[in-house]
Parts: sequence; C-alpha cells; structure tokens
Amino acid sequence: MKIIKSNISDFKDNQITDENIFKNRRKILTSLGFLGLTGLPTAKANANLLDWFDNDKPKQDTAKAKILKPLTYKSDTNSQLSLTPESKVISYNNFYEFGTSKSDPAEHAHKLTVDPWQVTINGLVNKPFKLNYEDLYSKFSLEERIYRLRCVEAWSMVVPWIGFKLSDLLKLADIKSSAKYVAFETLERPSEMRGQSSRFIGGSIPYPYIEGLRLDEAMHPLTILAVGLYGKALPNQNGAPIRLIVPWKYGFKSIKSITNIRLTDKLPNTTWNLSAPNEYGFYANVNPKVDHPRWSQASERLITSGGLLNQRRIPTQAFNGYQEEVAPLYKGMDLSRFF
Ligand SMILES: Nc1nc2c(c(=O)[nH]1)N[C@H]1C(S)=C(S)[C@@H](COP(=O)(O)O)O[C@H]1N2
Ligand SMILES: [Mo]
Repeated sequence: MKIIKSNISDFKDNQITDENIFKNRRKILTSLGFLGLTGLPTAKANANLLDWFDNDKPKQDTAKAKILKPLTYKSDTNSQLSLTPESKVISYNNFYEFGTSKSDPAEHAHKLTVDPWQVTINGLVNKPFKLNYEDLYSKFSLEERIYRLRCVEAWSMVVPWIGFKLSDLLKLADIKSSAKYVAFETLERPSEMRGQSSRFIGGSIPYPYIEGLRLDEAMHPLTILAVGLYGKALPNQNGAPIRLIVPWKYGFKSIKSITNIRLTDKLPNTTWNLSAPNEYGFYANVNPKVDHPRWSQASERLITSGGLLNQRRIPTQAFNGYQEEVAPLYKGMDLSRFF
C-alpha cells in the first residue's frame, strides 16, 4: 500500500460534492425515511493540507437531515471516542478504483452509478439470492455502530456507520455445512472507475478488488455491512451503496461497493495479499506487536476535529480495542505468523 506522505498535492482541488451526489443523496434520504429539507451541500474542501484539517464544519445537510433512530452498539473501548468530523471522513479516503491519492475518491467517485445495484449471494448455500438497491435499506434492521477504522497505513478515524449484521444476511442464504469462508467482490466497471481502466491511476493492483473472511469472523456480531454513515446513505467515496466493516482488522479488509458475496470451502484470495504477500496477510488483525515490514504498527495518527496541531498519535490497541470480543476466535494461533 502506498505510504502516506503529507503531501499538499494530495489534498488540493478536492471537490467533495456535486449535483449528482446531491441528487442521489436526496433519493436515498427519502428511502431511508429522512425528511431533511435541505439545500445543496456546496462546501468544497478545495484546500491545502492546513485548510483540510480545519474544515470540520458540518455540511448543511448534516445539520438538517432527520437522523435515523439506530440501535447504537455500546462498546467500552470505542464508545467514548469522539467522532472524526464528517467532512474528513468523506474527503480522506482509500478507494484505489478511483486513484491512489487520498483526495481522488471524493473527486472522482461521483461518476459511479449506485442505483440500480445488485449484490449476489451464492456459493455453498442452500438458498442463493440477490439484493437490489432498495433491499439494502429495507430488508434488514439498520443500526448505528461507532467504530474506529484503523488503516494499515497507521492512521485512524472514528466513524458512526449505519448498517446491519453480515450474519443477518448470511443466515438468509442457509449456509451449507461445507462452507468455511466468505469471499467478497467489488464492482468491476472500468467505464466509471478510472483506476480500473488505467494501471497507473489504479495503483497496479488487480481488479476487481476482492477480500475474504473466515466464516466465524463473518458471523461475528461486530461484523457489519454498512449502507450509511453520519445518519445518511454512504457517499460513493466511502463505498456506496454497501461495504463491509470489520472493526478489529486493518481497513483494507473492509471492502467497498460490494457486488458478490460467496460462501466457499477454500481460503479466498485477497487483493492486497496477492499484491504483496509479505506485507498484507489474510487475517490482518490490528496488532501493535506485529509491525509492517516498512513501518511500525505500535501507534497511529487519530484524525480528529480541529487543525493540524490537534491531531494526536495514540497507542494502537490489540484487535483495535476489541480483544475481549474477538481474541477467542484466534485461540492457539501464532498471530505473528498468521498476520
Ligand atoms: N474496493 C475497495 N475497497 C476498499 C479499498 C479500495 O481501494 N478498494 N481500500 C481499503 C482501505 S485500504 C481502507 S483504509 C478503507 C478506507 O475506507 P474509507 O475511505 O471509508 O475510510 O477502505 C478499504 N476498502
Ligand atoms: Mo487502509
């Protein structure tokens, strides 16, 4: 993965939103039951690095949108964390399908058509099925989950996701007893994803982006499929219309814009493991004791509100703070070998 350089060019001309996103948002807000009578969010984070860090003001639609009444998951570790401002969550992204710099997704992901959308659930299941766009917001009970997203590049953000348990979806498929893993695939649509039509723009990783979990990890109640954040449908740059969130693993496991979920009996290939197997393992559990070959994982840069000087380095926690909940899944495993 590209190492973060606090390069000012990474942040310039960062147009967060345009009319297309606005229109999609209106539609989704309506389908989620939001009744915000809001204006076009015109804010542009067209700034240099300093401005970017200062740009914490909530967007118009955030202030006025009716917030979904979610069932907030309470976690001792993460519930006290203050949220990363929405403006930062939606403008500092990794989504290589749109380019490798942090500002590329916010700048280019508006080209992605998310409605209509189809997610297929198949493989070792008795009842394969498909979800369409509307199902994503209506078929499962939506919850808000405040999780810290810890990127393998050693930065993190605290994000209020809206989604549902992956286990709720998998149960509907009636999983066969032979299934041991779940494989995920991102949309492949080079006409709308500039990184898929140019190896240079797309960071030379193979597409479609693929990820995988062991079945017990997939069924764990902390594992969700997110369809929103900050009380609204996911912005395209954050993986609209549906993406995985596995809070005890490095961010690259949390695959975006999913079109296929397949049950299998073989360990799935994963994009970053294929690209650099010595740097990115299948498990990718957050672990301050196992360094990346090129940098330390002992601490992380928490992206918070306020300016550049407010940004803090905090110690990284085992399993990103969810040790109690998930360590039993890895009992007896050497986690420096299965990294
Ligand atoms: N399809 C796809 N999913 C992806 C990525 C990507 O490049 N493509 N990047 C991953 C990485 S490295 C991180 S840190 C998170 C970032 O999520 P965010 O932009 O919503 O913070 O998405 C993950 N999911
Ligand atoms: Mo990441």
